[in-house]
Amino acid sequence: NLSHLSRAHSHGDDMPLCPKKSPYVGGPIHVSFPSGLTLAEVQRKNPLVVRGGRYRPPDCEARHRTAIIIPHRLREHHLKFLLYYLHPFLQRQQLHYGIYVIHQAGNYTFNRAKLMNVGFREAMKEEEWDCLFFHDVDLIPEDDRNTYICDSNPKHAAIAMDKFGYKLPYKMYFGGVSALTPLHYLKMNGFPNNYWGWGGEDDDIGVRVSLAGMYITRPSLKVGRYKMIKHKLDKGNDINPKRFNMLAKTRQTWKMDGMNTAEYETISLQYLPLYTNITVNIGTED
Ligand code: UDH
Ligand code: NGS
Repeated sequence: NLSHLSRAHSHGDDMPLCPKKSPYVGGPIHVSFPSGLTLAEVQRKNPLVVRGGRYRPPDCEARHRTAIIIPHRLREHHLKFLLYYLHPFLQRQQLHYGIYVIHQAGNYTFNRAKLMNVGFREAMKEEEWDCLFFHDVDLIPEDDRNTYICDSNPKHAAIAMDKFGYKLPYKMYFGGVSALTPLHYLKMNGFPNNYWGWGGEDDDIGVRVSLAGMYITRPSLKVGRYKMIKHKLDKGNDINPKRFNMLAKTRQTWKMDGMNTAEYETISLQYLPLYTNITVNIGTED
């Protein structure tokens, strides 16, 4: 008998739909990195976030269900700040959301795009997300109006990053933060699995969008602003010398390499208070 549950938390059919425009959304966000911030503090500030980093608006039925997919290894200090900003930001947008951190096990060369494929498959097993945000751990959105929902076509959200002077570095840039529906994702056979190390995988993904007959949408430069937490190239993520050769072949390879061939082994699945942590063995380059 669930009658003891309050109406506000039962998520029954009786809740009104959330308004099209959330009354809690403001404008620019001032982003700074408070020293001494802890995850316990982030948890305390987000009492309505439940196990696994999930949230639903308490008093209305969300119009959108967004999963955030974060590729990760050894960036806990960045993750803390991202969670600190992202949770309240997504709540102000009245989204039903979940945050997934896809953690690459071992010390072998990092593979950002393959981790995204893992994130897509694992997140879709759990809930019917209608939009996936593929999100670098070091990018903090700086404007509330950058809505974390999908468009009719794949969206590149990180259009204006501080490190590029709040401009696109080049027209086809698709790095940092992007948003695709499950349909978009499957139509382009997901992301490539064979970009080991730094660079090029985001360009490959951008090319896949057009090879699959879609195009890139973007928010305005005013709204798609991000602050990057400064850092150097990580250990275990050396620049990939093969990236240009691989990029030249995307047209021949995209249907044979992607979501349909993503193999990995899940080592652990933890529902932590602020996010779902999925640790995977994604293998090595063959
Ligand atoms: N990531 C990790 N751990 C790593 C490597 C990458 O978590 O060891 C994730 C993280 O989400 C990061 C994303 O992958 O935000 C992209 O990697 P990156 O931040 O290293 O790439 P970015 O291009 O910065 O943002 C690289 C800085 C130096 C580039 C110099 C090459 N000219
Ligand atoms: C391009 C890379 C992208 C990268 C972008 C920005 O040259 O992967 O620079 O890099 N493409 C290739 O190497 C083929 S950044 O300034 O963030 O270091 O995202």
